[in-house]
Amino acid sequence: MKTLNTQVAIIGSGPSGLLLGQLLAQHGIDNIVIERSSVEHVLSRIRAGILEQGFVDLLHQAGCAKRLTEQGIEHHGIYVSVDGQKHHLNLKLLTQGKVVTCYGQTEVTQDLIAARNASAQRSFYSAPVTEIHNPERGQAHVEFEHQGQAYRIQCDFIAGCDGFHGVSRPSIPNDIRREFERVYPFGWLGLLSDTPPVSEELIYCKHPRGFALASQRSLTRSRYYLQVSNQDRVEDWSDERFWQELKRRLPEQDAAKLQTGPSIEKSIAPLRSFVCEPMQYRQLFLVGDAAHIVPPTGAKGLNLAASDVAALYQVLSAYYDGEPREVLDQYSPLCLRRVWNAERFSWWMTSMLHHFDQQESCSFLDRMSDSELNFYLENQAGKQLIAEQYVGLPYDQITLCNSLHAEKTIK
Ligand code: RFL
Ligand code: PHB
Repeated sequence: MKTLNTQVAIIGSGPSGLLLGQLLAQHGIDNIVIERSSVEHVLSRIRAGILEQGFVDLLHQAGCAKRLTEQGIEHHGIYVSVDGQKHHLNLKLLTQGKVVTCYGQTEVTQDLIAARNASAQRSFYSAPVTEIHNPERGQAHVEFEHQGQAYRIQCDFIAGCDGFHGVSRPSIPNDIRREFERVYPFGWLGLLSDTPPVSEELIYCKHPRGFALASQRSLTRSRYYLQVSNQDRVEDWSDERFWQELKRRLPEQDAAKLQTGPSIEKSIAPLRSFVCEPMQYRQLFLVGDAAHIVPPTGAKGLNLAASDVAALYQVLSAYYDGEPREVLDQYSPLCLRRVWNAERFSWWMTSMLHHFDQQESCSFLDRMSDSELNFYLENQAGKQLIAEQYVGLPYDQITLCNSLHAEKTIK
C-alpha cells in the first residue's frame, strides 16, 4: 500500500469537490481529489444550467470564471405558464437588481478541471474510495485503488463531495445520522439538442398533461424537460414523441415557433427531497449532493453545493490561519439553515407546478395547488417572494472564534 499525505482529502470530482479544491489550493491548503469515474465520464454528464450570483462570485474568486464571463448568459426574468397562460416574473425588478446566469454544469466542471490540471494539486480518476477512517482523535485516512495500486491518503480532514450515492454519508454512524426524505411519484425526462431555444427566458409550464420546462445552454443549444411517470423508461420516448408532447404542454405561441432536431442527450432523473443531519462528523464534512438533494424545479441543487463549498472553505481557511478548532463546528448549522430553506422552496415550487396524479386530472390537491400558484402569480408581493428565492439568498458568513470569545466575555 502506497501512503500519501495531504491536508484535505476530497472524495469526488463533481462541482463541489473541484471548486473546494481550487479555493483551498489558492489559500495554500494542500488537497488531493479522488474520483470514482474517469475524467471523460465526469465531463460527459449533463445536469444543471442556472447559476445564482453567489456561485458566479465564487467561481471568480477561484479564478475559474473566464469562459463563464464570455459565454454565460444573464437572465433577467422567467416565465411561468399556467394552462397556456403566460405570467412574466421580472427577476431583476422584483429583487432590486439580482439576476441568474445560464451556464451549464458541464461547462463549470470543464473549467474547474482545466484549472486543477494547471495547478500543482494531485488528482486520481477511476479510483473509487472504498474505506474511510475517521477516528475521534488523530489523523483520518481514506483508501482506494488506482491502476492496480492500493493507496492510503493520510489527512487532517476529509471532504465528502461524492454525491448522493457516495461512501461518505453512510460512514457516519446510524445513531448520529438523521435522514429526511420525500420521493415524488414522477421524474423529469430531459432532452438536449442543438436547436435555438424557443424563448430567450426559461418557461416553467404547468399543464393538465404534466409539467414542462423550456431551458437552454446557449443561443444555439436547448434543454427541455417533461414530467414523466416513474415507470417510464428513456427507450419509451423517441425524439419525435418528446417533441410532440412538449408542443402540447408549451403555450400556443411558443409551441408554434419551437424548432426541433435530433437529441444529443436524453435521460430521466427521479425527483427527490433529501437532507442528512449533521453535515459534519469528526474530521468528515459532507458537501453538496452527499448531504442533500432537491427536486430541480427551483434550480437549487448545484447552487446549494456551491454555498456548502463557500462555508467549508471559510471554516477550513480560518482554522489553518490559526483560529481554534471550534471554528469548524459552525459548518453544519450554517449550511443546514440554507439547505432547509432551499428544500422548502424546491418542494413548494414542485408541488405548485406539477400534477401529482397524472391519471386523475382534477383531484382536490390539484385544485389547491392551482389556486396557490394563481394566488402568487396574480399579485406583486407573491411574485416578489418567488423571485427572491429563485435568485438565491446571500451567503452567511462565519463568526471568527476571536469574536466568539469576545461575545462570551461581554455576556
Ligand atoms: P456530483 O456532481 O454528483 O459529484 C459527485 C462525484 O463523486 C463521485 N463519487 C466518488 N468518487 C470517489 N469514490 C467514491 N466512492 C465515489 N462515489 C461517488 C461521483 O462519481 C461524482 O463524480 O455531486 P456534487 O459535486 O455535490 O454536485 C451536485 C450537483 O451535481 C447536483 O446538485 C445537480 O446536478 C443536481 N441536478 C440539478 N441541479 C440543478 O440545480 N438544476 C438541474 O437542472 C439539475 N439537473 C441534477 C440534474 C442532478 C442529476 N443527477 C444527479 C442524476 C440532473 C441530473 C440527472
Ligand atoms: C436546466 O437548464 O437544466 C434547468 C434549469 C432550471 C431548472 C432546472 C433545470 O429549474
